[in-house]
Amino acid sequence: STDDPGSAGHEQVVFCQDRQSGLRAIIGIYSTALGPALGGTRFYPYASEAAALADVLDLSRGMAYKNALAGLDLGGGKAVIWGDPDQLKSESLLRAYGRFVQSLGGRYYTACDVGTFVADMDVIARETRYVTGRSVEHGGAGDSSVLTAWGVFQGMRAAAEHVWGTPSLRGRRVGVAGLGKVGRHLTGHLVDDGAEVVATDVDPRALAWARTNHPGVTLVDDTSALVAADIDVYAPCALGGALNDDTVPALRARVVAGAANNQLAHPGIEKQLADRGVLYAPDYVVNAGGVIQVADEIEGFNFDRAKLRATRIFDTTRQILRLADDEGVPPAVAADRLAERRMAEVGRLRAIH
Ligand code: NAI
Ligand code: K
Repeated sequence: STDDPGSAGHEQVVFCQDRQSGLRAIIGIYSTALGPALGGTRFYPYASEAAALADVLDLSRGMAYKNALAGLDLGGGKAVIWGDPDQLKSESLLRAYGRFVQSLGGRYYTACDVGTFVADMDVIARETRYVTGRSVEHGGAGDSSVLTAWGVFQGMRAAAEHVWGTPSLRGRRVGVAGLGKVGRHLTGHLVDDGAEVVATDVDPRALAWARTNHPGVTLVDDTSALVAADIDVYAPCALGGALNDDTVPALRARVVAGAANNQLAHPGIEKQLADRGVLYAPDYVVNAGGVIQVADEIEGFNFDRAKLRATRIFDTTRQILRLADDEGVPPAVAADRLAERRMAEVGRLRAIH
């Protein structure tokens, strides 16, 4: 395509169909400038094929940027399986999908996403080598929330350093919205570092977990109470769109750093955050620990090596926040620029385009 593989559009989009199993999938490869495209498979009941296509185009592009900033030798891709996983998911469907992944000859590696799980990757792996996020028993990295939380913690420390001069979160009040897989591990790291955690979740089991394991955590009723609480850092760890026209004006935190994907509800939100003096550590930068964990499987999973890579999210976040200051742009824009720079510079060397 062009000199800038980071922004030159998608390289390849593959429509897959297997009538017998009911498989309808789309694999989007945005870029292989840095290496094979890696990104999960989302299994979701899209309203239409157009909606599935729009999602896979958007998500595969996002993965290229995430993988570039995670320092991985991997490009960006993503896949969607269109349908209700509860109705459709079967061994034959997953294996049919695995054969399509295999047919791309390693241009695309898949992994888990919404609607797909470690056990599904094990099934897909019976048809293709190009799959990560398998179970530990099958040589996989297992649950990626472990290093996702570790990376979010590192990104938060870098943001804290940028605002307060020290990366330590000792004595800071950190609001964790969502005590799921990532939120729980993150809470552990924060408590270990001496932070005061304020948290919320819609699931009573998650609240019970907090009461049992971290009795020092303050629980509040809902996300709006958390946002309005006297917190220093806000960590969205539930669903997307956490930063919106309702939450941003109410937010009292100086720093936002959390695991949730697509935290910015719409583009103008970045400016609203900046105007309120809130430092936003871009979601796709700080939540890259999960992809770092599963990507490590390609080399034969080594937890310590993967953890070291996730620890570097501290340095990357610091670099992005400094670049944002230097160039007078929001951190999300600085992050995009850095990702595009790496895709263009290293992609040029690989001479793929
Ligand atoms: P999860 O499903 O285990 O946890 C989400 C938690 O949020 C659940 O406990 C749920 O009850 C809670 N929740 C849902 N709606 C809520 C609301 N309105 N208010 C408060 N709590 C609410 O998911 P997980 O794996 O912990 O992921 C959390 C976020 O991080 C998601 O946005 C995910 O896409 C993102 N992420 C996760 C990665 C991973 O490796 N698990 C990697 C990168 C991003
Ligand atoms: K591209």
